[in-house]
Amino acid sequence: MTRWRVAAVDLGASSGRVMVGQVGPDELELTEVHRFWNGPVRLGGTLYWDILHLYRETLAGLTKAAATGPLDGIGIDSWAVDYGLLDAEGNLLGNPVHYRDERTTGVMERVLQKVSADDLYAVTGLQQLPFNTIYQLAAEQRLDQAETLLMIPDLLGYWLTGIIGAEATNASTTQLYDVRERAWSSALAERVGVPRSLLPSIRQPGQVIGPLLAEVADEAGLDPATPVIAVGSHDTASSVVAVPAVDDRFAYISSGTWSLVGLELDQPVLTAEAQQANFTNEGGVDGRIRFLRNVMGLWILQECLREWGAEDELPRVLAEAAAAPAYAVLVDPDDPSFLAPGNMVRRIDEYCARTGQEAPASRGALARCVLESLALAYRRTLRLSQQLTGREVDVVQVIGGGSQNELLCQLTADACGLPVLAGPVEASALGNVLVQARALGAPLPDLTAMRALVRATHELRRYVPQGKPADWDAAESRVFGGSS
Ligand code: LFR
Repeated sequence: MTRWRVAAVDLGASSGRVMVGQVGPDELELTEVHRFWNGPVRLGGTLYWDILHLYRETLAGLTKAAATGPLDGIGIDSWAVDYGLLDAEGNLLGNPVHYRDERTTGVMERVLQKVSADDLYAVTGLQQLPFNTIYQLAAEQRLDQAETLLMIPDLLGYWLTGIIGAEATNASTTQLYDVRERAWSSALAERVGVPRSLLPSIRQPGQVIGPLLAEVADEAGLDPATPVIAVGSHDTASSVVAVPAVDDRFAYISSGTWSLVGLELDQPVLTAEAQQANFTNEGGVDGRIRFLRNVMGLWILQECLREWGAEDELPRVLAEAAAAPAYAVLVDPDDPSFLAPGNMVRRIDEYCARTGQEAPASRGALARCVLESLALAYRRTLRLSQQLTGREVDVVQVIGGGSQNELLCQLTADACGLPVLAGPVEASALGNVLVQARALGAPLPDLTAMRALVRATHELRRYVPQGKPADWDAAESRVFGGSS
């Protein structure tokens, strides 16, 4: 075979899509066959994902994918940290809770009484985020009825195949995974009261999970022999696969609802400095380490657009932002007050009041504030990542939906003082497709080969730093009190 056709199910926090990927010699082509809404549903005071909606839309997308021609494989990736619990019969115990739900408020402190932050970092290498799976499990009401924990892509994979397992890149985001041993940490699970038996055996990206269940294949009009293949099931792991880098002198920003900002390494960095800077060592495809930090990302702007009823007006709002005065209002986008959904404009106003700034007076001014603040956070994070690893970089690769945001890309180049290469947009789906194609026999032996194929088949846009570096130094001291 010299050509492979696979379906990539890529679930993001605000939308899901099913793409058909074609891989061949000098060919890497994606066709979107289905796109659907995803988002939090508040019910009885809790924020959930609508998991059955996601399952139904996944099937609908796969049906459309199969209608375009036979599929050689199916792979699923999604956001991280969230999970479903199965009972002893293999049935789902309630809807998975959304990581932005407030049930984890104050929980971290409780868990840290059982295991110190130092011990946690030494084993898992993970950044402290209030919604890490370990903290969600400490707030979980249904643990005593649960037999199995499945991360979101593993849950959907289970529904498609009947087979359980824990894909490694996503498992690495739970804070229950030993980053050096590359296995669940039984000791840690025991210390925090998570039954080890909940955690299924680890599978690697590229491993075949199994064929489709006959009834699923029948319902969706799919060939039951189609293999479901584990990919880098954490969307960020898949998107880093598709970074079109030439060598290792690059930093990446996987830019979407979140911005994941950092470097790709061969080994974790578990120093006190990395812990202090709250850098994470998440697992990547082919055993790589994603040494990065979560920056709040386009979430803040998405929430403002939602509040203005202007979800479809992003280009207009960005044009207004481009015309708004520079450095007028700056915020730390990672301020915890921006994490939860709702009332985002008010929360920005409150941040301004707290920091002695005049709140942005127009949509354009507010969008400018968010984008400049993001660029500042990128600059700070990229510099820290280099200091913490000794790695120097020549280019910032921006991948994902945010790579289409020209103003943000230019501000990023300006703030970081480095050229930005923007694209591909659908990086997670591409990474998903590439890992499947390799598992099926495509001659893509390593990440270098996969990235070369992305480069050969996708147009990238280059942004060169402009403006005065001193302005960004001043902006950084304003927000963070001193330069990094
Ligand atoms: C991006 C992402 C991030 C993760 C966040 C929450 O989509 O997967 O990597 O920290 O969502 O799961």
